[in-house]
Amino acid sequence: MAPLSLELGIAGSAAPGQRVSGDLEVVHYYDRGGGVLVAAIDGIGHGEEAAASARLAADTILRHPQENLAGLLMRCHVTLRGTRGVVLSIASIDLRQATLSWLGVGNVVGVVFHANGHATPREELLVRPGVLGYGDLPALHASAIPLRPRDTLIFATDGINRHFSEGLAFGASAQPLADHIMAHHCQRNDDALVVVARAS
Ligand SMILES: [Mn+2]
Repeated sequence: MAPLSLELGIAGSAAPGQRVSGDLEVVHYYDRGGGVLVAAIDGIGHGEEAAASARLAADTILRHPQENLAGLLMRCHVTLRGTRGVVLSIASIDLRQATLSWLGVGNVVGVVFHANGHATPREELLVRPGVLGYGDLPALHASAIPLRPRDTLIFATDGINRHFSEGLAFGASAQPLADHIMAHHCQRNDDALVVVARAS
């Protein structure tokens, strides 16, 4: 089987009155293109302070792309001590093996929509409670699912209404899909971020 490739769509907006968003996406290919990390990070609070926390988490992830996801989130937890912390959900996609493993701490929604013919058309990431950088974390274990051509991964921070996926039309490609979700489901009271990754 040929390796998967990913088509990406990203849409974001800062909370009203804020110059910068505290939400930040990560898309990072590693292992000579054999793997890709996709994450949505929500820095606690707003503005520059939240953006700085989110950047710190992103930098930590980018420095250790091949580490297992639980270890990666523990690194973020340690690095972010002393900040107000972040919540995030992250997926590591093995494009050659066609598998996706994912893990989330906090409330960033993660959903995979399988293309037609799959027994479970929609799988939601079971996020763990907590804040990276603050307090204690529960035990973290990534879970893995197969990824096939036309399957679509979506991460959305809590600036997006969590029912965003109801009635979503998957005919659109990744960027129009991200734009559609932002246009129709942004709560407009918080930073908002949607990351769409569609396999082909
Ligand atoms: Mn938020």
